[in-house]
Amino acid sequence: MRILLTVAPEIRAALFPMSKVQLMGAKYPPLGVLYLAATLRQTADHELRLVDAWDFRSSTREIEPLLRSWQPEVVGISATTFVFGRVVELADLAKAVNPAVHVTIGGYHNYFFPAETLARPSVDSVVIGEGESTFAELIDALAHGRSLAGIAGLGYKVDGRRQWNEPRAPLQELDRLPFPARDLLSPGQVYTYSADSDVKTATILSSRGCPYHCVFCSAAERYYHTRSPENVLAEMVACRREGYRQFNFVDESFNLDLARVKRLCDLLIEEKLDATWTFRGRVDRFDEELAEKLSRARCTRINFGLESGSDRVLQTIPKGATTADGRRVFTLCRKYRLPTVGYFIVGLPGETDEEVGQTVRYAMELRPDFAQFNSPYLIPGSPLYARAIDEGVLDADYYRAFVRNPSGVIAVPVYLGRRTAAQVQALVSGAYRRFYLRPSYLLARLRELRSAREFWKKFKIGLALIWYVARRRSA
Ligand code: B12
Ligand code: SF4
Repeated sequence: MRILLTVAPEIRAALFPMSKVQLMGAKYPPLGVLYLAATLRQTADHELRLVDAWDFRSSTREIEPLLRSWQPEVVGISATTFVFGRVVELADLAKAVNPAVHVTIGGYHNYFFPAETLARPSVDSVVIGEGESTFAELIDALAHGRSLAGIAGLGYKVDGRRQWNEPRAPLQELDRLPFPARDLLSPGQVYTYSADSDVKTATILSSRGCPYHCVFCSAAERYYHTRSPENVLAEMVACRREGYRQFNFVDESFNLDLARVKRLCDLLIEEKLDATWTFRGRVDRFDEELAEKLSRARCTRINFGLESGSDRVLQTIPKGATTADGRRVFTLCRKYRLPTVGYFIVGLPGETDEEVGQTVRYAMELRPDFAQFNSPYLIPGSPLYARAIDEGVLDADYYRAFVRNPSGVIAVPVYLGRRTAAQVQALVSGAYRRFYLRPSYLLARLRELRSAREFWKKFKIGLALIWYVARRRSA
């Protein structure tokens, strides 16, 4: 069969304002569909194409010439809720070009809104949860003209009526998955980790799910499952041969299992892999031995979710980590010269202005290389989103209303509590000003610059940051 996989375009349009600054010039490969493609290749010989719509500038219609010339029999679209209007536009377009095409939708969005997605006239099926096995079974059934009944994790239509199969259990052995089919990425696309790097970067996943319940987060997979360090190393070595020189681990919480991460570091040190890497981690799962190994294994950035400088607030969200953990870990990171990014949230439920001040002082004390201060964004599936609806902070089920009547891209709302939007914005921009506009901070960053090129890249980010702060101030 001819199968076209694509991700919804306009990812950037749906980003939080500061993520836009952070991601200036950066671009991540869409790992979910690359896993689907690799799994499919293992079982059958289909023609596969991938369109990463991240770069679509004009409209979803940029995909139309390919739909017409190649005539795919299946179109699989990866969806997030924020760009669901664009997902539907793509699905409608695929059906308009060829009414016989099977349109299937997968992605994080389906954890929360599978029924609304399948209700769209141009959608034939939805895949809920991890998609590798479900998608492979779906394609096999379509290729052989079999019924779709019995394919776990699938919702589909029979004569326009919606049918739901049993849920799909999480994959048990992630090591058995093939490595993502990165060869499908267009050779012309340059994927890089961040605005200050132009090194060919691979996104990579060493674990799935997260057992924590942070109030602002929507990690839908509570079941935490991991790959072995040996299997992860093998993928990194294979990527290195394809020219990747940096790895961006996109695990929800990379360092939950300390022994596993230490073993991966040992393997990387032994392998002397000529590549750097970065991950998103927690401060309560970190010790000196790990810091030392990370440094030797060429880990060049750790993104820590610190959230607040108040232990009272940390308990209420509930982060499961303390400010003492943060202080201990940042001392270790400085000792072993591990670059860090600290993620903070200001304006959390019940948080006082004094506690917001504590967060900013905490950020300055920890001295991460970069800090990101977000408002409490309301993400579908997060406990905070449900709470905002209960408290009447949001008028109605904001996202459900959007996915029932989707159009384009939806803005991510903010939990305001007793504050106004202007007050929350003032807290955020105040935090940025206090953190970034310190002579000691600016001097430290200037000292690190290695080339004129790096200077210009960082200068542009700096300008974007100043513009963001100034705009918020006048908003
Ligand atoms: C990398 C990433 C990004 C990148 C995306 C770039 C890219 N090309 O991948 C960037 C930085 C741009 C980004 C932006 C945002 N992100 Co993001 N991101 C992630 C992250 C860390 C990894 C995604 C990933 O690769 N996962 C690994 C793959 C294997 O999983 P997967 O994509 O879910 O795919 C599986 C299934 O979903 C399914 N599947 C997926 N696609 C398809 C398609 C078909 C046809 C089928 C059948 C199945 C299928 O099968 C796959 C294999 O099992 C996740 C957290 C996570 N660990 O998943 C958050 C996450 C997806 N992001 C999230 C959020 C909130 C955002 C932002 C709003 C945040 C912001 N800072 O502004 C924006 C929104 C942008 C948008 N338009 O949607 C939330 C989504 C919450 C929600 N309820 O939808 C997550 C879950 C983080 C979290 N825990 O809250 N993100
Ligand atoms: S914020 Fe991190 S630790 Fe908390 S639930 Fe989400 S992924 Fe897990």
